Amino acid sequence: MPNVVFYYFPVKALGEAVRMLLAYGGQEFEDNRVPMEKWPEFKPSTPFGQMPVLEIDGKKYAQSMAIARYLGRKYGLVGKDIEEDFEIDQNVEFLNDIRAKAASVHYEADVVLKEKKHADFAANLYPTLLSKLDEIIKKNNGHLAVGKLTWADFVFAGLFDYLKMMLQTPDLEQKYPSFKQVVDNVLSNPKVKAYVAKAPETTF
Ligand SMILES: N[C@@H](CCC(=O)N[C@@H](CS)C(=O)NCC(=O)O)C(=O)O
Repeated sequence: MPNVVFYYFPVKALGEAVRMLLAYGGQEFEDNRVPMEKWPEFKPSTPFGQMPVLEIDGKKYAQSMAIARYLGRKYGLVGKDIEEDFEIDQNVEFLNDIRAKAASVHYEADVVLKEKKHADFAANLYPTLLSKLDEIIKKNNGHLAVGKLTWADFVFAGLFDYLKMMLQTPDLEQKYPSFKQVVDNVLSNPKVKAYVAKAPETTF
């Protein structure tokens, strides 16, 4: 077995999909949760000054979506042809657009502007984007794309709590039960379940 170390902050956010994909693939790994105070020292050793970083036998892999796609290919969680792979990529990009919009609010330093922006997006943007996502998932029988379990579902499930927090919608799965279906479809895998049972609990 290769020596695999995964470096990320002690949260799920952009890292959980990779952790769950490694678990799904039966790959043992060191789950190195770098605390904030250690980050300045560790940052220069990463390819882009960011985490997550996956290290396999000393080779460093960066960019969360690229890593998830790579592991998806490794473990057969891909489409049957380039058309299906395109659909997976396309829908993951759409999910990332939603994440980016919510992040632009969540990380806004000006508190007044943050509230204003959230109110605007909650009224005029999120409903359209989330309804579209709901429609996509329903069409794909509880998956993000191509009607079956792919790495895209791991991205969705890994991001879900982070997304809920940034959207300021703790009852997101009540509003869109299809979202819970995607998460459950990933978490019901026995190897993923075993990983989650042992992983440190984090809110997002
Ligand atoms: N596009 C990158 C973004 C990575 C990213 O934004 N990482 C954040 C944590 S979620 C980070 O490393 N922040 C610390 C910093 O930039 O110093 C990816 O998807 O991996």
